[in-house]
Amino acid sequence: MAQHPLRREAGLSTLAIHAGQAPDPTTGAVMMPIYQTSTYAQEALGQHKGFEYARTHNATRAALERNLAALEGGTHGLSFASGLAATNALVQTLSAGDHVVCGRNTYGGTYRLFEKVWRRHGLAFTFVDASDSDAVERAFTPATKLVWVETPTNPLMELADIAELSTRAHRVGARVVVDNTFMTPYFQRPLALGADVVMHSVTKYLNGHSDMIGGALITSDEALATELRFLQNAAGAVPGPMDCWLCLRGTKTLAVRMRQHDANARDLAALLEQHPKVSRVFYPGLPSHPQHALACRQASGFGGMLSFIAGDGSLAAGERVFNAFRLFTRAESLGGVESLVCHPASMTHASVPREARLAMGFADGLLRLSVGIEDGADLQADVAQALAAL
Ligand code: P1T
Repeated sequence: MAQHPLRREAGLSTLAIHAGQAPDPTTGAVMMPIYQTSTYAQEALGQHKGFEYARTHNATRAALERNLAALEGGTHGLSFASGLAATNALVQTLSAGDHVVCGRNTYGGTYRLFEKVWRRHGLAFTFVDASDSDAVERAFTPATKLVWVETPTNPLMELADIAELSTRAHRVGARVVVDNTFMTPYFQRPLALGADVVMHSVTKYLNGHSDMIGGALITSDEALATELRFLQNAAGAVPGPMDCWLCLRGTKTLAVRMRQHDANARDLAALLEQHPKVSRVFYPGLPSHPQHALACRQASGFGGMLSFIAGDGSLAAGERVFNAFRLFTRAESLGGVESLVCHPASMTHASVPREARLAMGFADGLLRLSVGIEDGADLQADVAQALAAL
């Protein structure tokens, strides 16, 4: 498949629109066709065009994989049927007895996959506060193969120092995986900071329109990429071509969307921070965020996700505000053009034990906002009227 002749130093907006795609050689179609087929004709025994069966090869999927690899600055991209399927594939590269150090605050589904599925297959997991690089290093054992971090974390917006953790993990021969779902490559490039693998729920900002589920892994580690390509086919958690196409369409506008998400979220974080009914705001763009300096150093923006605690942080207080939103839709997920409000303790993080939640400052009533790209004034008015319900 032809690729666009891009300058090596092409910017991210240009890469988002062109990388991995060129007009279709058969028809000249400017947009990548959706190769909606499960199999491919063979002219004679052993003679084909490099495509045999669509679990193994699909041109729409390959275009998405090249596009995502270019955006993250990696040499290999692999896409999966969901973010968790991507995470699962990476864990499948490990063997019984191997150990993973994981940030204590991750998406609840990641925690559930590690704790409830892979632990019983003989893998060991230690959950630590990954904003403390010393705590991560103290958790290393001779069996540690992976360090898994989200930065910022979902939903507490804590940061891990990617460069520092990568140096320390590499000293003991462990790979570092960064779930870059919240920041996207528009704001943060973990591979350039030393990480070995970037993981995405492409369901979120990369697709950007809340109309598909998908995941991806990007790496420049040849050996790992070969193993992941084997697992993608061997285990078969591949995305369909229509979903790949939707994500490809989404990445074209990543840059303009992220700028607007970021601008709207900064304004809302400032509004929430000075609101008398709000006791805490979690947003790395606020100078009061304990890791604001790191946020400025390792990312070029702060993104569209923020969390806050209203009133005394009780479930009742959170529920009151949650139920009062009008423009923000009450829903799980994030990263679409539309604004969403989520109650993580009962929704996205229901599988995290309450004591573990409370120990990290994740109050029962904490609310998370996925700030969309609507007019900022309308979003601010909605947040203000929702808080007035308290
Ligand atoms: O939902 P899926 O595409 O399988 O991706 C899982 C996932 C992985 N990593 C992060 C940081 C995520 O936020 C998610 C999914 N999160 C939600 C559905 C949510 O509302 O937080």
